[in-house]
Amino acid sequence: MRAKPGRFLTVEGIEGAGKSCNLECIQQFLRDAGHPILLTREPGGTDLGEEIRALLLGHKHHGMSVDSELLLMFAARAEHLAQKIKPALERGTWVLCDRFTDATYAYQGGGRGISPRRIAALEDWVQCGLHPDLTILLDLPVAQGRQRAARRSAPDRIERERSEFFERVRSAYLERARGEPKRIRVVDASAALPAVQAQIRRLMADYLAGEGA
Ligand code: T5A
Repeated sequence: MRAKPGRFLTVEGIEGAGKSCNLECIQQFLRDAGHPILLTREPGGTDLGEEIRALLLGHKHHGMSVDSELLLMFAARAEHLAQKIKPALERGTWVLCDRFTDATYAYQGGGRGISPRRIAALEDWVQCGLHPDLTILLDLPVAQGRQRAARRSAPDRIERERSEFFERVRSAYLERARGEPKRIRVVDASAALPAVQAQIRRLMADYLAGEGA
């Protein structure tokens, strides 16, 4: 008998929203509910994807064109889907991914100004209809996120953008959430960590109940 396919869950948000901290909590929640989990990230998740990540976030290619940035994001994603995400879902593992294509719409679309139609063309090509089942969007004001991120590490190539860039990224995320309210659940990430995690646990419990999982 074939295993019941896993679910594909993603976590999104601007810099410093708390994705890394909260992924741990989501992973634990799903394990406690008895689901096998693959925790992964974008850009990255495979050997090739991690090399592409280094090109994208390092400072060597500072003036990279926006189209190159977009295409590299999707090159890493194609590899990630083929090598890790699709095989895991097919064997019944739940995939928990730190960022996915919503980030492309937010950063390369909202931030860089690439038309959503172009992004959608690549999305159709690379994903062949595979989309996340649930996305948690950690939302908070840009200034607060940047402050938190600055405390954690030196800025990478994208983090060096100005605040206006991240305001556009945040708006694009929120617009996507308004367009797909069932899939994209917005969490107020400006609160203290225990309050954020309580929101996430409630949301996950609702999701699992709705899925009968
Ligand atoms: N990208 C990615 C694109 O442009 N297009 C794409 O298609 C994709 C997939 C990836 C970069 O690539 C871009 C987006 C990104 O610029 P990344 O490592 O995934 O980079 O993302 P970052 O946003 O850089 O990750 P960060 O580590 O900055 O943010 P997190 O993970 O959201 O934040 P986290 O958990 O590390 O927390 C930051 C700090 O805040 C504290 C934490 O302890 C930590 O010190 N914190 C809180 N403090 C108080 N209260 C809370 N509630 C807190 N939550 C966290």
